Amino acid sequence: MIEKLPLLTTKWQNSNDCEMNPENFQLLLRNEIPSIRISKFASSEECNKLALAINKVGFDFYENVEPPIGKIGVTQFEHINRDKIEYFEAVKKAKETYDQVTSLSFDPLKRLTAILRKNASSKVQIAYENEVYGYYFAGLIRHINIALLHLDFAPLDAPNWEIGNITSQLVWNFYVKAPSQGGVCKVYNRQWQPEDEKYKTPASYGYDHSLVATSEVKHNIPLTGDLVIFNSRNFHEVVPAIGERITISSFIGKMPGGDLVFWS
Ligand SMILES: O=C(O)CCC(=O)C(=O)O
Ligand SMILES: [Fe+2]
Repeated sequence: MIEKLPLLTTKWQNSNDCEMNPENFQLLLRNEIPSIRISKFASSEECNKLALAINKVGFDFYENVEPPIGKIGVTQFEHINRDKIEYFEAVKKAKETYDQVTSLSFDPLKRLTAILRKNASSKVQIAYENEVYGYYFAGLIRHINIALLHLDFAPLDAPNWEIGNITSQLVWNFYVKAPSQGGVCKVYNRQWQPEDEKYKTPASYGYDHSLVATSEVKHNIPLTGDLVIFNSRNFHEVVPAIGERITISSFIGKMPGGDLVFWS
């Protein structure tokens, strides 16, 4: 039902980092502001402890993703063209590793859930597929020093999955370790529409930059301890970073009834 979703691309009301409050959260879902930043979401001590725990576990790398992106956890995106059962079978192990890492510091997903319950909706939970498959995984840990121009939107990426029913999609990135230079996440005020698929680079997840040549753009600066939320149906990219850039993230989808769901 992609075609029926409204395309919300008007000029952003504000080009700054917006704070988290109920009004801004609704504006972000409607793509009327570029992003919400929760400054000092975590202390530097909490971030250091997480970084140590993450390095102990070590990163896996995505298959067929160039330039490489390291990850700990499992993504739905990698399972688009595979059997769903493989994804849901990997969830348990991914959650165990997430719990192992966060138990040495704090649980960002839990902290954010409490913030969203106050500011967005009382119904916030991990996305659920059905009685056979159970819950999704949320809380992907990434070593991501560059990302090509792309978008994340479940009606496109997961049409036959429960999350494919969401009506808007956000993503949160918590910066566990900011790079020493660069690594800005550029978000363009350009919501994906079906015709944009012709701009996709063959055999890659990237899209051609001509799509966003005239679009408004927001620079999200990675700062250790901060958490940034943006509308992931907008095209976005991570420009090259020097030094380790470690994040924890997941999507936040709005279901047709208004509930918010997390998955990675
Ligand atoms: O690392 C970031 O700042 C954003 C990465 C990204 O593409 C996403 O979270 O959807
Ligand atoms: Fe993305």
